Amino acid sequence: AVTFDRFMEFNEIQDYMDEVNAAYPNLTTIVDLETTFLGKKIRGLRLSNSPGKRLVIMDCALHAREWMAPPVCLKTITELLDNYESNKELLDLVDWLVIPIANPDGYVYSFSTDRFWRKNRKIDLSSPCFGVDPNRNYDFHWGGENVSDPCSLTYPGTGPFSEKESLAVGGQLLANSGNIAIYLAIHSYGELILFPWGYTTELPPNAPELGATGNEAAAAVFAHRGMEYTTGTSAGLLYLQFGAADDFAMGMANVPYSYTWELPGGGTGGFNPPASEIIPVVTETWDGIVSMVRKAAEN
Ligand code: 0X9
Ligand code: ZN
Repeated sequence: AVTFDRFMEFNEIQDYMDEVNAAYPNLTTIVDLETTFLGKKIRGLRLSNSPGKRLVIMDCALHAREWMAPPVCLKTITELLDNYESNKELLDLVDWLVIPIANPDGYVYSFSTDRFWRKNRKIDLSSPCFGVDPNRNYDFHWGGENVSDPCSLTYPGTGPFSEKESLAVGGQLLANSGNIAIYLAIHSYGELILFPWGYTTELPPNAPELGATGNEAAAAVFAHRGMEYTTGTSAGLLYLQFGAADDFAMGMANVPYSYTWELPGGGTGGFNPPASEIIPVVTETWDGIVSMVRKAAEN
């Protein structure tokens, strides 16, 4: 079963996906994406109530330590299935591909050994350090920073799509190119709604729509308990970043609405919010996601 009272472990989430798939065979399909360096399956759950619709792609925990993200993916699944009657409209509008744990190796390691692990667990024998940042490994303006520093927290790997975690989601973005209404990368932390680009400070042609839709989602979130998000481009609000998922979705897979959510932080360094925050965060975030998906599906 799913719980929002604590952070669920990788195996529990895999089991929950099987449970859901058994309980709702007509609405769900398990999609095996890639197998990681350590042999774990990266899985998506596809939710659909009829054929012929565009797709929402959402992934969570591409960065291992960002534990608030999987609950948001799980909330999406429970809302769409357990509250099917009241949320049917959302499955009439679009299909959903939800990937609750995009980086299983890193996620498991963040439970077993190092709570603040970010990257995957790829071993490079020529380096003293483990792991590639999968959100620097996408095949769109790859490289640029830390290419020769495997010890960096944002090491982009030996080449574009060298990592299964980026390939898993990137492959789905490409395979469904032209047919994706919106891509949502769920991260933490910072209370930010980010849109492309990250690789340049130039704006994409639809930046006004991306900004307006982001602001509307932020207002839906704010209505709950006053959690204040800022909407803007990654390069504008953060710093230049190369080879990230949201840029790839828009730049290579022609996804018109592409966002990275930085959920609220908490605890040590912002990456360790207490479990008591899960329910408030997923509740407010779900409303923001619904607002975005409705807007994207209209266009
Ligand atoms: O740096 C990242 O990958 C994301 N922030 S995090 O703290 N979760 O690591 C932001 C990615 C935003 N998108 C782009 N830079 N394109
Ligand atoms: Zn992240």
